[in-house]
Amino acid sequence: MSSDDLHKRRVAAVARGVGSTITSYVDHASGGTLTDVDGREWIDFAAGIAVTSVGNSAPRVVEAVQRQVERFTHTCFMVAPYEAYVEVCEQLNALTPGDHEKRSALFNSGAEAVENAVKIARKATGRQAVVVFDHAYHGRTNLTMALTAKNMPYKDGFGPFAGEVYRVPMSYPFRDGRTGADAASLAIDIIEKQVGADNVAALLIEPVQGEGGFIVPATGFLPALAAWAKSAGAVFIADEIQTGFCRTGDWFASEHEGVVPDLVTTAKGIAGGLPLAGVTGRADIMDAVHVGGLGGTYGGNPVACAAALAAIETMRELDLAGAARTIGAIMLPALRDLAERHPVIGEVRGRGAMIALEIVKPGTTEPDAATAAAVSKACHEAGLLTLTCGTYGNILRFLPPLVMPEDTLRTGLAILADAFATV
Ligand code: PLZ
Repeated sequence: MSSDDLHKRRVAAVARGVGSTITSYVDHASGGTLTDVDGREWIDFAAGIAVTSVGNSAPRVVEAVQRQVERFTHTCFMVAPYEAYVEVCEQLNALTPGDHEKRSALFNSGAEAVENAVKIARKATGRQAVVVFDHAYHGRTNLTMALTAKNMPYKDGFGPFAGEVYRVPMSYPFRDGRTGADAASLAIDIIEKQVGADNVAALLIEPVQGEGGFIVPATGFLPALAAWAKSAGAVFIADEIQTGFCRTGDWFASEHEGVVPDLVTTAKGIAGGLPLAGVTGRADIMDAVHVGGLGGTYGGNPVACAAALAAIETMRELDLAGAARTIGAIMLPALRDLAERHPVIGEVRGRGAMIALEIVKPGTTEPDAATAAAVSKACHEAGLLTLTCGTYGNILRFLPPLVMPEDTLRTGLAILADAFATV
């Protein structure tokens, strides 16, 4: 059945509120391309929003999933436990920053991990306030909508939202021109004056913001916030759902500046495309929760855990953190060169394989979402799957699978360059 026919069925069957970037329907996918049901091949600069870092249907993941599906599909870890859940927790405890004693708990989605991190921080501190940042994205459930900054499309008309959430300015070098230290003291001053240090249960931040615009904070911002949280007795939570598992060239983006979060939330890249999420952190904080206080029917499903163990092994064996750095080293100079020729590119930024272009009216910082959308559309027409994001909708972002072959990556960049030439 063709994409056109499938699209007609979809419109009649699928709720309108669930959107899609493209109207082509996928037949199969691999380490760097998707093939649609019409037989057209797409170069994948999306990786399902930073999920298929090890590629689609990565060989180790497929094998591990097949083996697990044959043994058992579900028992519920809260009912009858199994080794794979324990082993994923061991891996998370070992891989996340810091060599302190850690514990982990597993969930299904990123939003669920963030919700649970907040629950844990509140229980451990006996406090309620959660501090989040401008441009933050943490999910679409009720609490995480409150934590997410952008109204459209995530929150509009969906309130009332959860309380005790306070938003402070993010370090956004392209727009605020502040040093990391200055941006941090601005945020800290607002927290102290408007929330009160003693009321803060958690300070929650994406070390590189994802949906909000691939915003890389100025050097020093994250360490200063982490130090403040420590002195205030608040839990510093790094939301590494988009940045984690090698995406930015380290196992976790917090490592770049040596930040050791109290809690880390993970999802997306962890399991090669199967739904799995985690909260990992200091044993004393994690174990402040009473027995039975954390859980869910499917959290840490055995098939998803088997996939995660295979994905982690793949990342280790293929050195996908190194691969992400190589992707960045290829993309950044090519994109800077493109920016020289196209003044609508206000900034090229990102780390590893999490790279973006901020599109503006030439010579200004005024966001130009229409041009970003037009470039993205031209890419789609030429078979390159790109995504936009950002509070102002003017960011073109690139999240290739970390296993993408170099020639595919370069072909994708050439398509992007052509797309800029046509708008
Ligand atoms: N935290 C940092 O990036 C998910 C959202 C796509 P879930 N980002 C993609 C969309 O429009 O819904 C994300 C994230 C960060 C939390 C989440 C939420 O993860 O697995 O989508 O719930």
